[in-house]
Amino acid sequence: MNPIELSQTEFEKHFGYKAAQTVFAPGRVNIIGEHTDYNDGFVMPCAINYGMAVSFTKRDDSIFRIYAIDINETDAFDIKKELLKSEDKWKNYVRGVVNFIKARCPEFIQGADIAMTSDVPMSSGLSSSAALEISIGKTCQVLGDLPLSLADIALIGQEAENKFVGANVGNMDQLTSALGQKDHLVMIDCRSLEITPTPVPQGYSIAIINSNVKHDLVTGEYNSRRQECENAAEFFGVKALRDVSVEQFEQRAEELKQQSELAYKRAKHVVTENARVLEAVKALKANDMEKLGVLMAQSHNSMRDDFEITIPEIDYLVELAQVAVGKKGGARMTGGGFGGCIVSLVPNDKVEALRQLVADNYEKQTGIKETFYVCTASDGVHLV
Ligand code: GAF
Repeated sequence: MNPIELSQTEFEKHFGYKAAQTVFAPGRVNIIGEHTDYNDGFVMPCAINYGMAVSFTKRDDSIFRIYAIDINETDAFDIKKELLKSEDKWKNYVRGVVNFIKARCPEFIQGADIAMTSDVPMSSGLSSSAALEISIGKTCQVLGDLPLSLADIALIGQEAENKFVGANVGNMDQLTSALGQKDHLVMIDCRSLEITPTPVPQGYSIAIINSNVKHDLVTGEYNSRRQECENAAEFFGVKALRDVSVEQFEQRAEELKQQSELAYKRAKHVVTENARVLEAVKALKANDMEKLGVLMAQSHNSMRDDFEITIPEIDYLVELAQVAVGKKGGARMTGGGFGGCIVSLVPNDKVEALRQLVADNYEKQTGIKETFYVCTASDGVHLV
């Protein structure tokens, strides 16, 4: 059963009556532009056809009753009262979003019964968290008929994750879950929030391979990378590394390296990655899939050698995918890092060869079984 049907069926079983409405918010996969969002830079993800479905009905009071179907847990709170952080992490995503919606729209006092379920694998770099935040944000917007744009909902989701959950993430995942476009990759300028949609290249599929090695963004590594980028921006005297061109970086690279090898490596990744995203837009426009493949490979190597966020299992998957895909198309790690997934833009007629090559080798080499998905670029959050 797909998540939309499941949320509706389970809503009825749990609350004893039918849900009035359902919202679906997608996860995302990032094609290129990693760890650039919180540096005010460029990213090029797409929303995917996996996500969080939330079925809901208005209540006559201001109580939220939430049923998390996948873990069979519930939460309940009165949105007129102060929302407190919970010991249970999942509850903080929901409470955090409601909290910051209330801060923005104090008139919001509409309670609801809610049942939710997701088919985005958790902690795998496909933004299960953003799908949850954006689905709850949209649900609140519909419930209260609130004057919030999709970008507003995205930024509220990010604020909830930063301040309620405690993960200092950027805005890419929430913006993509809110504003993704069917059949398109969306290049986002994470400073101006301008979006440039680019069609998924004709004849190509988006394959995602989950290494099934779990990461956890909150555990230090992500936040420390962010801090190291801020240190590097300070060295250059700019607001964010977005403001440093490749040429400017090269001019002062030695000096930075002397001061801090770590800041040098982190900045090198971010500055060159931003440039690669802009190059990728050009390559896609020119239908130059060979160039795109080179950019994806460079992006992966930069994450491995300079940003140091890949792990051997992920590097191995990328090597296998690069062999199967050949020169036209590419593969790289996607998402926050330290496990999770790789993404590949692969010619349609090579998808099966890719699946087979990975099935024949990955488990043998690592002792872990991968999961293989072919996904489609999808619309952002919507009522279904
Ligand atoms: C995670 C974060 F949530 C994003 O904001 C982004 O920084 C990404 O890692 C790395 O590109 O998904």
